[in-house]
Amino acid sequence: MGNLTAHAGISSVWFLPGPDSPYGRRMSQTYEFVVVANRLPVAAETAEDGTITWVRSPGGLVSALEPTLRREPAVWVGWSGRYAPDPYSTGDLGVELEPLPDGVGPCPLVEIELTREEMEGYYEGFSTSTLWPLYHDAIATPVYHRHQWEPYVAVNRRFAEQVAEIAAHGATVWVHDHQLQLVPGMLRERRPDLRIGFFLHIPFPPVELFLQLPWRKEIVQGLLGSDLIGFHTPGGAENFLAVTRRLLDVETDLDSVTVADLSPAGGKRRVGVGAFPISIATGEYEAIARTAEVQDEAASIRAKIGNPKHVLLGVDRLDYTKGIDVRLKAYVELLEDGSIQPGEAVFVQIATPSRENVEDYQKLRDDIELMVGRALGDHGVLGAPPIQYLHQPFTREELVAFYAAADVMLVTPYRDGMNLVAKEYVASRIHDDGALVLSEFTGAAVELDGSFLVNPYDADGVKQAIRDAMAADPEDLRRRMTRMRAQVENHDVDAWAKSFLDALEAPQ
Ligand code: GDG
Repeated sequence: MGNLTAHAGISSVWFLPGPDSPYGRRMSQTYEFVVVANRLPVAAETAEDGTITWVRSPGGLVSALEPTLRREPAVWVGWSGRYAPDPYSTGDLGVELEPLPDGVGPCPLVEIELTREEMEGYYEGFSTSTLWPLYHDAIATPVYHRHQWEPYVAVNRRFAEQVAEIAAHGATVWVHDHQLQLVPGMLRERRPDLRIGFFLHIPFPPVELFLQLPWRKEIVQGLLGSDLIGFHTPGGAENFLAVTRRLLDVETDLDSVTVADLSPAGGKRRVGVGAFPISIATGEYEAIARTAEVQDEAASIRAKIGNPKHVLLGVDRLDYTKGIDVRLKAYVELLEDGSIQPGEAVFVQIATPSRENVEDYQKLRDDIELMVGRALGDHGVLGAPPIQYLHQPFTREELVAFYAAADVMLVTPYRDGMNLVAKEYVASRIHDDGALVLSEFTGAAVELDGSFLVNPYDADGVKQAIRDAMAADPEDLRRRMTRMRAQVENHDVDAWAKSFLDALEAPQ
């Protein structure tokens, strides 16, 4: 591993393809463009017999960055989904992870090795049990544990050290999401020559909530190591600027913060702050939806559930922010009050398994499954259940077939940075039909003018929006869907990445 083993705790697995590969690199090679995220774009799936298969990582980040990676040569730094052996707990010194196999992933990959214990503190602990609920309006109660903050700092430092090692002089580094908010500051200390961008994929909370965080100053200072900090919405950027004004003695204006430059040059440094709403690979979703296979599969899905008049659909990671309970409750009440007649509608909820080691997520699964079970018991009809619940992952083509099969898409989060599912539904509606019921508290609501907007806390409002969506005149739906489709066609993920990277490269 050459000079890399000199850094305790960092073990990098290089992508070592054949001589003709555009991704080939030597150990000493450095990169002009470095993507840094908690997860690599591929993930290890370990079978019971210990064999590992490499699959595409789930979630929006990989889909969001793939088009950019195809255009710009890059390296991706992150965790692989497998645990590093922990010599302290196993007593097994000298055991090393096998290198990542050649050719997995859309670009060269550098693995940050993390032990089970480190992931518990840094990811399941501080990132998922403190930052995630706090940044989503404290829907679940955030916990503030010092023993989880410490591994968060240590793991962020390890990422920063690794990036400092492989970034070329003056390289562009793009750091992603709440798990890595200290990386920009730690990286700037080591490498003031770099151009550092940070993008937050989840909401940034209002001042009153953020101030609960015992390490609030450290987080803000970490982020301010960036040259540009991006949020999904203007509201997120405003919240960040307000927090910065409140906590630090720095100048802010509408789209920047001016901080002291800690490099030898000294003076001041401008940190750009702005809204860069993420999107999807719209053309790819449309192309998939246009295939005969997907249209046939959509018809087959409808047939399998009894060809009801209305198919309603929810697609989410099983997460308490997504408001799966909101739409279930509304749907059940519509069955109860006779707004939906027996056999008239089927609600299909796809809930992709997520964060299954975290207690809040285990409880959520129990709660949702209790609600589904009860609703089926109370309102089930032999051979024609009004709800279909699928706690399993699907391929992208299968998901598009569900989108194509659904008359009404229900997206009802209590809070969501953007929500790509809403945009994917719109992109998949190639016949300009279908209705989108969308929570006001998603980033997507800022853009998708044409949806049936709901306040997820207003149960009657949600019920009414579902009634309106089911009863809407087809011409009204066509006008709404056409507007929304134009939006996602004109603002796809490529445009998102380009606008962020252009702003990052622009002279400050
Ligand atoms: C975070 C923020 C922000 C879901 N199930 C399957 C599957 N998915 C895909 C969807 C979509 C993605 O996962 C989920 O993206 P969302 O945006 O809806 O939600 P988060 O995962 O919470 O994403 C969010 C996003 O980051 C990007 O910045 O929009 O606000 O919370 O693409 O299609 N994909 C496949 N099988 C599944 O079963 N293939």
